[in-house]
Amino acid sequence: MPSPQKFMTLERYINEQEAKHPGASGEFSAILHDLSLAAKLVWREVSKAGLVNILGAAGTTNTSGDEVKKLDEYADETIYKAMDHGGHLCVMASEENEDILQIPENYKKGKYVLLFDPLDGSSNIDANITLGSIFSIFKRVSPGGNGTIQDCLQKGIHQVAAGYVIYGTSTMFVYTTGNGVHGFTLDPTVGEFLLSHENITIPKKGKIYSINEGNYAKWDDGMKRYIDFLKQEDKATNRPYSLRYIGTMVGDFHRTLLYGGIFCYPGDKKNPEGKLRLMYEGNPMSMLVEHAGGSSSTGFQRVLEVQPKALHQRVPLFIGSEEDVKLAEEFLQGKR
Ligand code: P6P
Repeated sequence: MPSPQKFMTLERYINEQEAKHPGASGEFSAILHDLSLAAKLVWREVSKAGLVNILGAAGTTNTSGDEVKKLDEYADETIYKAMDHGGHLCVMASEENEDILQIPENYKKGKYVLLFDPLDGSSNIDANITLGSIFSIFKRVSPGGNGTIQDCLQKGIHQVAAGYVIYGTSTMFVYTTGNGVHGFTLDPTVGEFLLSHENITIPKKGKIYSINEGNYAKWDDGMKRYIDFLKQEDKATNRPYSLRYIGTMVGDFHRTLLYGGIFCYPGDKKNPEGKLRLMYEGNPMSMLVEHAGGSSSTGFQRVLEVQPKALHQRVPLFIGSEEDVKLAEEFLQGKR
């Protein structure tokens, strides 16, 4: 892990970025501060996941009589409770909840909207594999009071911030507000996220493709030809690619962001829209990759241009290095 370029905490970085925008109200910074607290609270439980059997399996009560929650439920409640009283949000939405989440009656409603996947990859918990939390922030479009579904169903191009927390060999907070993509690594000994990856830039082309090849039989012809092409031996264009697949989107995306290449979750005959969710997986990762110099496509259009129709709608995703995404689109559109 790169050592911190300068001892800059996430909090100080956010404040310094805010200071560069004299008109800033500080609301935005407060939201990011609250999200970093939520990240530490989730990290504290995720880092003990392997001890659940000792501390009590989810759905039971632990030695002090407290109910032991499933980690994804815990993460969902923790993020909601960390964010519901700051007065900066008018509504939230979570992968874990069918409907939008209102701000409690007695709390001030703000001008921002938060959508989040509280614990991405939770099926990997028992195998001690990388997990993540993903967030997407919009400005409200409704006039005031409680936020609405319309505040949530905005095109990804209107996001004002996006990011994720990756609970891996180390825990990182990676975000963008449109001025570059920056990564902060948690130093658990002091409980601070320290700047470790300033201005992350994705290579224009990579050598890694990331996809669940178990779905090969279900793909359409263009998708199969694309993956077959990447696996051909071709010295001239530096092929074959290597296949890497963690099965947690945050982990596969983070590696793609740093090393280059492409992460794909295509649609197929059975699920034409694929598996990943637009509002709190596709959109935030697409904002991040574009601000790091990469691309994100459904195979036919820019993900950030997709007009959402439902909170949990899925989206086919081809995300990563600009040249790799372009090549995938050429195969999917029958141009190769
Ligand atoms: P599959 C995790 O369950 C998840 O939602 C994403 O994090 C991940 O990229 C994808 O599903 C993995 O899906 O079908 O390959 O197991």
